Amino acid sequence: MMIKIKDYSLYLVTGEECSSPKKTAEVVRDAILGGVDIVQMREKNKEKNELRKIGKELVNLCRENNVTFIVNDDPFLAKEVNADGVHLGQEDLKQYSVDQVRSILGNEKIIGISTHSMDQFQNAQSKDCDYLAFGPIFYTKTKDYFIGLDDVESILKIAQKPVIFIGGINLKNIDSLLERGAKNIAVIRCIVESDNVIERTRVLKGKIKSFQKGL
Ligand code: 3NM
Repeated sequence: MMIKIKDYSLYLVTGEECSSPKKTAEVVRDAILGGVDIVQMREKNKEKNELRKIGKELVNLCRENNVTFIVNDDPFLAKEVNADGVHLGQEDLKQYSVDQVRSILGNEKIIGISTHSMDQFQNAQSKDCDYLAFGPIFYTKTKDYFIGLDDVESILKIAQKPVIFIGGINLKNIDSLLERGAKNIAVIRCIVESDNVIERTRVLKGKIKSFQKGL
């Protein structure tokens, strides 16, 4: 299997819902300067035309800087803006099978799947996807529940694909995940709500890299 997500990646999920009043592109530009590896456009309340516009802007920004760009939910939009891949939630999987999404995007592109339990993780892992997200680990305004740290090590034990942990991760709790073996971390607010996105991204990335063996 081709490795499309490198270990020790910092993954930024963005959307105006959370970044307001800042523009998503501004946040992404600064996060790139701070060393982010992957950016996901997650816009839940925008018209398709607007999404195309933001998507194209972000894809160019990311490509110029060798940052992976992922579109949330919509494989057709991902294809249209030539993103590096799509991220599918459990709800999206009711609409499309992973095989359908693969045939829309082709083998080179990245397919990620959100999982929120051991069962979902195992099920998603058996599909033709490139990474799994697991969460929410901690309290987050985006979800109405959280899992906690208990399953982190068991998930990593059974994982055969890169795992990206998500949900309420911040400067205070990120080490508790990294110490349990987590390699990839995704955040929204810890970056987007920071007064200094460049510096915040740099600090998060530094924490992740400090757990990389041999460094
Ligand atoms: N997905 P923050 S948690 C978009 O568990 C998203 O699948 C989650 O935002 C999942 O870092 C989450 O601000 C929100 O908590 C992440």
